[in-house]
Amino acid sequence: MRIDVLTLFPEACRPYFETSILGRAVRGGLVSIHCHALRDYSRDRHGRVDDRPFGGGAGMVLMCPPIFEAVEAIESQDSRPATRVLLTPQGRRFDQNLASELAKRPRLLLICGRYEGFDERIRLGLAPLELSIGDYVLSGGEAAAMVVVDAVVRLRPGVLGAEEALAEESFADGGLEYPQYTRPRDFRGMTVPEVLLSGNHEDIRRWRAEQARRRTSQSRPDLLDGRSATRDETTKGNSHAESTD
Ligand code: 6GU
Repeated sequence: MRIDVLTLFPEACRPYFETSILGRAVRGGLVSIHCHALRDYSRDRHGRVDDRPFGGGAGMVLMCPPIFEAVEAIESQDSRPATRVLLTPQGRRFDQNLASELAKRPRLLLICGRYEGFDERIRLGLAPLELSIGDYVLSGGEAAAMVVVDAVVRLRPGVLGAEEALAEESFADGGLEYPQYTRPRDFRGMTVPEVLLSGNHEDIRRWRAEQARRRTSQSRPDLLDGRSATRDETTKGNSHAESTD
């Protein structure tokens, strides 16, 4: 898989793509990630890529020529068709399902905005998938691009080790994770639940499933809404209808 990121701040993005699991995937040749400076495609000697909005109003608007020329130049560097993604608070909300879809594509081109917005003809002419990572405003799309790249790349075959991939599966059913503990058994009077020390794997599995359900119900009831009736939380801690995933 190849990922290109078009941004005013490539130096802010690169270190993230060199770190931890992403960095390991890049070094292992499982994905290539290229950060491109939008200013390199500016038409004037000042490197300007934005201008004032027609009709007046506050702020600046990213203009068409640098973006179109960058997209064309970057896409011509590789014959695989690129899925164009525009990071914008006005986009569709990015989630795990969308990450899975994007992880199947051979090539992604992420376009990060800054300033008050994009010239509308960028949307019309490039027909990108418009993505937002949540209902809040960031100063630019870079942090969102890092989020999307991270969530997508970890789903590519071979990126996670066997252990990490197993842990991922328990989250992939749409609920939250169960609580985890490691040494020491007693930390400042806070002890590890007995069941985890019991060695009874069936009891542990049941306890974790119940904890995960309870957490999801308390913190993210919206995640339960779309799920089957057998998964609905009842406030009682009974152990009915455990799933077999
Ligand atoms: Cl993708 N961009 C910006 N600027 N703000 C955001 C966002 C994206 N997603 C949530 N807030």
